Formats: sequence, C-alpha cells, structure tokens
Amino acid sequence: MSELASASSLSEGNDTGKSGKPVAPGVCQAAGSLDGHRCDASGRRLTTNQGVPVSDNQHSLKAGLRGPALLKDFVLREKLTHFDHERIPERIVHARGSAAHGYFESYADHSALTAAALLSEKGKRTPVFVRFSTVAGERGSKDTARDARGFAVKFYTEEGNWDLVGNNIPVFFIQDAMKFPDLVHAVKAEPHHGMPQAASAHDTFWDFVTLMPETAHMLMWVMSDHGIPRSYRMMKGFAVHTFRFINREGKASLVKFHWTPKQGTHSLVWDEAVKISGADPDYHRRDLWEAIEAGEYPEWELGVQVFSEEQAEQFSFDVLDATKLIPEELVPVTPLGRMVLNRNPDNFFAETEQVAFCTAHIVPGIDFTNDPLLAGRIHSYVDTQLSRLGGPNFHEIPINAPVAPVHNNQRDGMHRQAVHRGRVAYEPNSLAGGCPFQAGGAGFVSFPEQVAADELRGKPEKFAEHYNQARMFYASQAPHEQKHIADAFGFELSKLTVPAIRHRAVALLRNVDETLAQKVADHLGMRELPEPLPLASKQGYQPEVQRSEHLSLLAHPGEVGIRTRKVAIMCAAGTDAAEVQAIAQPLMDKGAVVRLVGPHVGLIQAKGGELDLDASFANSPGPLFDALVIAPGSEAVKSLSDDGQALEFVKEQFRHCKPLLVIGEAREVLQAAGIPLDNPDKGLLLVSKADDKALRQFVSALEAHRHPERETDPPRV
Ligand code: HDD
Repeated sequence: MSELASASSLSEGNDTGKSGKPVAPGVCQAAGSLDGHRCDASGRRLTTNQGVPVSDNQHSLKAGLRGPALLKDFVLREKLTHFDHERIPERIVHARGSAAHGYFESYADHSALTAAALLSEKGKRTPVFVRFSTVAGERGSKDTARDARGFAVKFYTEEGNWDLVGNNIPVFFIQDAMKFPDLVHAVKAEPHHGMPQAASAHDTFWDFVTLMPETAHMLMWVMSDHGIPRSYRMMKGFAVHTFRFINREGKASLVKFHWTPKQGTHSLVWDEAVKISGADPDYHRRDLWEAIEAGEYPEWELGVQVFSEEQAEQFSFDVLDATKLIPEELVPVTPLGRMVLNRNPDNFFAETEQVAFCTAHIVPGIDFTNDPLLAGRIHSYVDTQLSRLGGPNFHEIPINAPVAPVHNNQRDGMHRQAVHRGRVAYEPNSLAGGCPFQAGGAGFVSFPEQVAADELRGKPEKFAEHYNQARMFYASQAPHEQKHIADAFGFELSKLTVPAIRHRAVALLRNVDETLAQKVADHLGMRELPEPLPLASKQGYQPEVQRSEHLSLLAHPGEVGIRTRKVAIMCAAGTDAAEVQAIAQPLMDKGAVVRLVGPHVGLIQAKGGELDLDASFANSPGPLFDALVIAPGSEAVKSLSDDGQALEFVKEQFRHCKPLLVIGEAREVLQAAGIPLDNPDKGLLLVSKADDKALRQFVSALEAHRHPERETDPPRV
C-alpha cells in the first residue's frame, strides 16, 4: 500500500526533476532546479511550523486511498489554517502601493536649522523605506487611476524613526481631520453596490466636495495632469502641513517639505491612463521595480521652505490651513539632501504591506504645528495599525523596527517578540539602577508654544477663503494643461447620475475661473451657467502671487535625459534588421529601454537576418511605450499596413502625443493609420535613414516626453 501511495505521488504535481523524471521524496532539488539556478534553500527539508519534517506535501491523510480524510492530519490542518489567515485588513486609504529601500544623504551640516541627527553632517546617510500609493482604490486596483499619490518615507535615523507621510500634491481636500472619514466614505466605492473601483467619477464624491468648497484647490490638482503621473519616479512629494524645525539652541523655524524628482515631473494623458489600466494594471509598480532592478535608481532632492511666524502672519492665507501652499515666489525652497532608492523589497507582504507609517513618528529637531488636519493624523495612523497589524507591537515587525535601540517599560501585548529580562518594568526605579533613564534635553522636547485660549469648535477667518489658490493653480498651467483640467472635470462630472451635483460643481468652478467653468459646462451640454456658489469669506484677501512658475509639470523636465524611457521598435517579417540595429543600440547606450514589438513574440525572418521580438501588439499595446520607431522594409511595411493591431498601436502613439520616428517607406504605415502628415510637429519625425541626425532629433523629441502641440479637439486620429 505504501508503495502504491508513493508511486502515485511521483507521477503527479511538481514532483519531477530537471530531467522530467520522477524524483524520490526527500531528495533536494536545489542542486539542479528546473531553470538551472541553485536555490538558496539547498538541503533544507520541508517542515511544519513546529519544525517537524513533512513526509508528503501532496496527499492528505485518509482511511484508505478512497476513504475519508482524517481529523488528526495536523500537517494538512496547519497548512490550511495558516492559508486561511494569510490576509490582513488592507489600509482604509492608500491600500494600493509599491515600495523600495534606499538612503537619504544630507548635503551639509544643517544644524543651524535643526537638531535632527540625519541632517547633522555633510554626506551623512540614513536608510529609508519609501511607499508610493494611490488613495481610493483597493489593494488589487489599477495603478493609473486619477487620484492623488501617497509619498511616504520612513527614515531610520540614529535617534529613532521619522515618518514623513506626504502626497504628490502640496495641498489637501479638507482643513480639519474631523471631516476625513466623510471625505473617504464619499470617494471610495459607493457602499450599496461597491462601485466604482479606484475612481472619483461618481455621485457621492462630487456630492461631498461640492458641498465642501475648501476642496476647490485640491480638486484642481487632482483633475490636472498631476492626478495621472507617468511614474512614481516622476512625481514630486510634499508633506503638505507646516512643520517646525528646532535647533540645539531651541530656535524654531516653520518649514514645508518638498521632494523634487531628478527624473523630472511627467504625466500620462487620460486616454492612455485608461488603456494602461487594462493592459498593465501594475504599470507603476512594474516601472519602479524594473528601474531599480536595472540599476536606474530613482532620486529626489529634499528641500524645505523656511519661514518665521512673523512672515506667516503677513501671508494672505493661514499656514495652518492644509488647503493652501506657500508659493515659491514668496518663500524659495532650500535644498537639504537627496534620497536614492536602490533596492527592491525582498518580500511584498513582509515589507510593503506591513510597513506602518505614522505621522506621530518624529525625532528631536522636528515638531508639529497646530494644523487641525495634522492633529487628527497624529492619532489616526497609530490607531489604524492596531487593527491592521494586530496589536500594539507593530514596531517590532522588521520593516518597522528602528535602527535606534529601544528601551522602555512597555510590556506584553499581542505578538510580542522581545524577551525582556529582569523584574523591573517601571520608572522611576532603583532596582535596575534607574534604567532606562529619561534623556532630558537630549531627548525629544516639544516646542514650548504658549497657548491661552478658549476651548471651542470653529476656524480662523483666513481658512474660509477657498478660491485664490485654486485660481493661481489654474493660471499657472500651460494651455494644454488647462485643457486637460477642463476635460477631466468634464469627464468626471459626465459620469454623475444626479444633474444637481453637476450644476453645483460648475457653480463652484465659477469662483475659480469663468472660462474653465464655461468649458466644463460645454462638456456637459449645460445651456446656462448656474449662479456661482456663495463665498464663505467676504474679506477679499488679496493673493500675493497670481501665477506661480513652479506649479506646471513643465517646470521640472528632469536631469536624466531619456534614461528608462520605453521605446518600441515596430517590426514584422521583412523589417530591415540593419536599420533596427542602427537605431536600437544608440538609444540603449543613452539608457532608453528598447523593445522590438511585432505581430508575435520570438523570431521573425527580417531582411538581413533574424530578429527576436520581445513583445507582441497583443501583450504590449502602444500605451505602454513612451515612443515608437517604425523600421523600414517593404514586405514588413505592407503587412503592418494591413494589421489592425499595428495600426491601433500607431494611432495611439500619435493621439497620446508621443514621439514617432518613421524610417523610409515605413511612412506608408502612418498613411494606412490615417495619421495626418501635412504638418508634422517636432515629435513626428519622417526620415529616410536612421542616421546620426535622425537619432539626435528623436532623442530630443523623447526628452521632451510629449508633443501637446499635436492635440486637437476632437482628436483627428
Ligand atoms: Fe493619511 C494613510 C497621506 C490625511 C488617516 N495617508 C496614508 C498614506 C499616505 C497618507 C501617503 C499611506 C501610507 C502608507 O504608504 O502606508 N494622509 C496623507 C496626507 C494627508 C493625509 C498627505 C493630508 C495632508 N490621513 C489624513 C487624515 C487622516 C488620515 C486627515 C485621518 C485623520 N491615512 C490615514 C490612515 C492611513 C493613512 C487611515 C490608512 C493606512 C495607514 O494610515 O497606515 O490612518
């Protein structure tokens, strides 16, 4: 019988060796695994969680081969029980995210500004773990939703962990944490039917925000191209709130934190974002992972706007109001250091999922201000980890553990890992020599702000002005960015089922910009504009800055040229292999990621040899690439011109304003796709050969990322 059982096990499941021949149970496969690499578990036996060796991992224990399974099968039961409990609650917001390890390096000794240890020396490096995220969608939702993006950084400093939990947008929807649960309930999928997923284009979101006009400024950002970044690597980060820096002498300054990407700030276009969400829902996760695997380590500069209480009092807005930014024209950004992400996580769950960012985690030299949104956050993050990570000991999970030693008298609780010795778990004590003792002035000391006021609910008058900065943001955008904003409002509001909410949205926009309101009304087929929403503040605060140079994505083209940009070279049987080589190699030399794309993957017979295609039109459609090259070769050009998927690829590259390099007779493919060739823009290059000049032009078109001058309304293609 036992022989019978093991014989059948050998013919099933994955019990075959490299040769495909059955392998006897107990024989380690590590030395010659199927793909030829050695696994690091070499020689290890499969065990239960109690370390008991498992003889058979394929069959449950039964009374007879066809008999009932037995309750005493602890191996099966442990395996299933653990599996049944594999999931933890996802984050209530920012459930979908991707992360990486890296370091922060201080440019200088900034101790005149702050006592924070990580900024105390030129060249000092502090390890970091960074998680980027969308806000509204669930853990398995698409990456390219229109949404704010989380930008959370955990600094493992020698004086404890500092979590800078920000977004890619410098302002927030609401001013007071009291409103946060309502905002989140409104934006998430509607509770009766659980739709839509990862989208704000539905009634409850717009119902809430149009009844809450303090959302006007952030609405402008989310509806702009900032709401659909090209990559996590290509977006800015902001801590949003005003914080304090305090130096060793106790001198305090107010600060706003900014992360600026070396990769530049770039976005998708909406039609592209929608299509990517189908073609590759993991688009941003993959992008970050692949860049780091390829050694293209993304980098950001950390800077601060530093200002005094006296300066702040003069501003036309309140620096404790999270719906307001400080224009850089008023307070420029001082660079502090750089952050490099150079290592992917080893395990998604252990690190990316279990990392617990908390705004309460700050270190000596940094302190909060009285921003009423921040106050609620100081509570909420620690609180949410208790249910998400199962108790008060989440700081012991390796990704959350500080590098600084932890000594205190907190004890026990669910999932406690530390084994405390001795009988003293209180302070003061004499039995343990008074240890651990208080650090006094060397420890974290809160800024000694004087507070003498009545307890009340309400807000300062400046908080009631909601539109000046929304207007400034709109005025600061390039014409094509302004068009995208109008289109985005038009799209989102078109999805509403309650016309009154659409009207209220346009009424809100009339307080931001009349032409924008009119364009959105046109999108919605509204004959008459509604009255503008009543203003909450009659004070008429005069904004210092009407238009800021820093708010358009175009302000930061980046310093990395075409590195990591994805270029498709379209091929088919008969493509001129020499021309493909002539263009591919120099692009790769400049750091671009080049993929040969055609009707199928694998080998094709090209002119002058075989080409091995990386991708097919079906598995990697146009929106996944930043640019397209169509190689010449008359037979290939003919077949591509008859191939609907190839033509769709070309059309989308054109419609999304991406660079196209079209060599020789390949222009016939453009003609077949109906691309207008009469007045080519700088991104549409029709050349006879892939020579140096063509390459230079293409590289510069690719550096520009997109060619919005091509946009027409409606799109021609
Ligand atoms: Fe929050 C997560 C950013 C306001 C309550 N938030 C979370 C994350 C980011 C932000 C990036 C994900 C962190 C991660 O990757 O694990 N949140 C912000 C910003 C805000 C903000 C920039 C405004 C300036 N948040 C905010 C308020 C509250 C919360 C006002 C509640 C009072 N946020 C949470 C939370 C989350 C969270 C419910 C969910 C998961 C988590 O904390 O760890 O506690």
